[in-house]
Amino acid sequence: MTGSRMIVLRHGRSGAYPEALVARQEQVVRARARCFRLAAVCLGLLCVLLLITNIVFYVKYINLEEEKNSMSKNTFSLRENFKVERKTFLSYITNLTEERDGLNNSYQNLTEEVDQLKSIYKNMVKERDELKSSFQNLKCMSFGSSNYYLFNNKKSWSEARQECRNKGADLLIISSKEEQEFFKKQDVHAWLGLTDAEEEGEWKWVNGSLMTTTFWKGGEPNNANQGEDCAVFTPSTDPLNTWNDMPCTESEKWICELTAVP
Ligand code: MAN
Ligand code: CA
Repeated sequence: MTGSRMIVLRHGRSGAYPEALVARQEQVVRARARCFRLAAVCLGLLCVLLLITNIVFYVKYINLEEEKNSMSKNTFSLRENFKVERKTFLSYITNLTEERDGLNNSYQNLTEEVDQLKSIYKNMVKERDELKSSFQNLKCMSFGSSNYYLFNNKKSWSEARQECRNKGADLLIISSKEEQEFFKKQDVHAWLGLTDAEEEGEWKWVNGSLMTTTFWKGGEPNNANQGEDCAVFTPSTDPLNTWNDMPCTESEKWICELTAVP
């Protein structure tokens, strides 16, 4: 028990110093009231603090909510933009792929064209060289109403004939003793326009006429190895016996004859 309470009880019981007791009690009541006021003030302050805190949090919450909404909107618009851009890029890629395929095709076509041109060029060079060599080796002669061209390069009978036909002429046809002697003097070894390829033993000139005057070498035509269907003019000591039959696939020089149109 505190000292002051012991004094109140002691004096109360005995009835001594009542004013002091009252004063004391009033003092206690005032002190209690101060305490209560202080507590009320503290409580009020706490409430104010709590209110301020609530307001601050509420404002923060509102801001965050707004921020969240704006971010959601941004995210949505970004997603939409991304979708549009993705679509654009996909169509871009498709176009580029088509363009690339087109270019690949063009490249392939061009490559083929280049190859064709190369081969044409190669053939033309070959043809030019052949023409050059034919021209350089070409010997021109004239007898009667005919012009003759002796080619010094060698070809099969058919190829040689084609060469003559390309120039509007044909392989040499000997139709007289004089013509035979003329060529004997040239000392040539060349294809004649004479063949029995259609019917063995039936010798025909390239103009379709049957052979009448003949200047075969002795023992010819012998169709050696059953494979000689084309006639060749050969150098021989005997001017009227100079022809031989040979395989048409052999390579020989040839003479083209161009008969003047009457
Ligand atoms: C020899 C003869 C000819 C024949 C040739 C073939 O010269 O038998 O009749 O045409 O060989 O190379
Ligand atoms: Ca022969």
